[in-house]
Amino acid sequence: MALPEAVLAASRPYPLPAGFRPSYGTAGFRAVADLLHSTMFRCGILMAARALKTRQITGICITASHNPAPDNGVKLVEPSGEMLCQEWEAYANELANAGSDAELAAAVEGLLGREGIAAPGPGTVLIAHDTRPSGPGLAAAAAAGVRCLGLEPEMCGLLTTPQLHWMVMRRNRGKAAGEADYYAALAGAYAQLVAGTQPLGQTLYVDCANGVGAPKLAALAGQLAPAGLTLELRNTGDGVLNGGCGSDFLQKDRQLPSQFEGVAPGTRCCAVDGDADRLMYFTPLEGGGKALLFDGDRIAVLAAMLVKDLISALPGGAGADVRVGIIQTAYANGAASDYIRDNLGCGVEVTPTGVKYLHEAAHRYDVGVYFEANGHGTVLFSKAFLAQMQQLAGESKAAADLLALSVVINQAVGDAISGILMVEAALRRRGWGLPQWAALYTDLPSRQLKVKVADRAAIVTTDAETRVAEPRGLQAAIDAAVAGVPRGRSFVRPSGTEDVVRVYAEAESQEAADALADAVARLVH
Ligand code: NG1
Ligand code: ZN
Repeated sequence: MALPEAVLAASRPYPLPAGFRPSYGTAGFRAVADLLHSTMFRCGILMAARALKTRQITGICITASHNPAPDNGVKLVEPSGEMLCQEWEAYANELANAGSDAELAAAVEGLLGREGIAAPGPGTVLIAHDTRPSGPGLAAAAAAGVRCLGLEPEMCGLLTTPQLHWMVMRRNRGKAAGEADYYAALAGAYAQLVAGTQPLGQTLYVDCANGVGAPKLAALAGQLAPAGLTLELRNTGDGVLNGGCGSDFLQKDRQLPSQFEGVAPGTRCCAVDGDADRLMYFTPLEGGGKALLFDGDRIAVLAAMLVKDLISALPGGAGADVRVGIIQTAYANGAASDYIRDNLGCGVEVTPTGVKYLHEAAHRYDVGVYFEANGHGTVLFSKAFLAQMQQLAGESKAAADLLALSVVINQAVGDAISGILMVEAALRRRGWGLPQWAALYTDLPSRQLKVKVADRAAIVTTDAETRVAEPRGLQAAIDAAVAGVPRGRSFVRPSGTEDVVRVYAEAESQEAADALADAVARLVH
């Protein structure tokens, strides 16, 4: 059967819902789950085409991350394990928006023709999903799409987003890539990083957001205990996914997640999000109800300090011209940016929101540290740097430890499980608890608001989203609102995952940050 006919026949059960116009956003497609079957089917076709084009393995992860349980979405994985290359996002939009089976068949034919893809060929697509009840059905729709192009997908079931990215990366490198291999690699490298150091001596409480992180951390926990790390998991699935818990709730509300009421102030706690690719450390504050946050910016600082410590311990002049960079977005707290600039002696870059931009920038360094303030990020090591460390590893513990760090911290994508192990190792190697980490700098009070507008695309930003280009006059009005506010800073941008405009403000006091955010939100309405 000719390909377009296969598409025509197979797409009949997956019509595009009337009025639905999916758009590939900051991290793929997201919507209420019931709308997404056609989108998943078409993403199946797309990622099969990408596999055929590259003659490698690609991936599809069905998740809406930190968004509410009735939503779902999709993250698309390149053969490298990274996010789908930006040039193919246009194909994703084209296929997802084809109005009829015939239009879809024509769009697929066009894509195959332009990319010179002659199916069938080697390659396959790994498909996984998070704990949302809609996951298996949407995964089946994606699988049907993959089969249209003559490939047989591999159904991986329940995985965290970063686990799927890791598996795709490892499979294409011909390395052991099962779930057990993931746990063994992380636990083994963690044990090496902390060998000879004193355990932190306190259980780490983990808020699993009632998501896929819960079973996966439970599977890993037993392998961490011998190295002196004990996890106690909370919000493991007995409540609503991301409901009153998880890293996003914590970051936005700075309130203690559910099931942490009885945890003593000062206790080391952390929270992941619904697909376990974001990480936030926290501790309950005296007085009840509120949490002190250790956000992505602070995790990035700790990571950079660990990297710099290890590099400075390399033998000879090996560490002299290693280029270490930290990449942030405009959401990075001003106090963190000041601290990095004044104390860490490494490059700082600001990119637009979305890990695809941060990840790309991090690749330009020997060691590139990137975290969004919301806790999504990783540390990337260049191939040349890792090769140099391989050569030195026999004689230098620091080189061997840098290699171990590159195993602990997922090289494909931001990974909350990796992040936990990195933070724990970094604190333990310094003999630090949360107080020393908190004392590095004090966050400027900040406020984030969401504003519903008729057309969020009317706001066009520039300078890594820190300034508004359109509508004209809005930036001048924001500047006027910021003027005179001590340590004031504010910006607005349309969300790439929700139908809202986001407003961010920070200032010397919480009252001033709140007032500035309110004032800027009124300008956007
Ligand atoms: P949008 O909705 O484009 O702001 C949000 C996060 C991003 C990123 C994506 C993907 C903020 C302010 N924005 O994007 O950082 O994590 O979701 O999940 O946190
Ligand atoms: Zn997530």
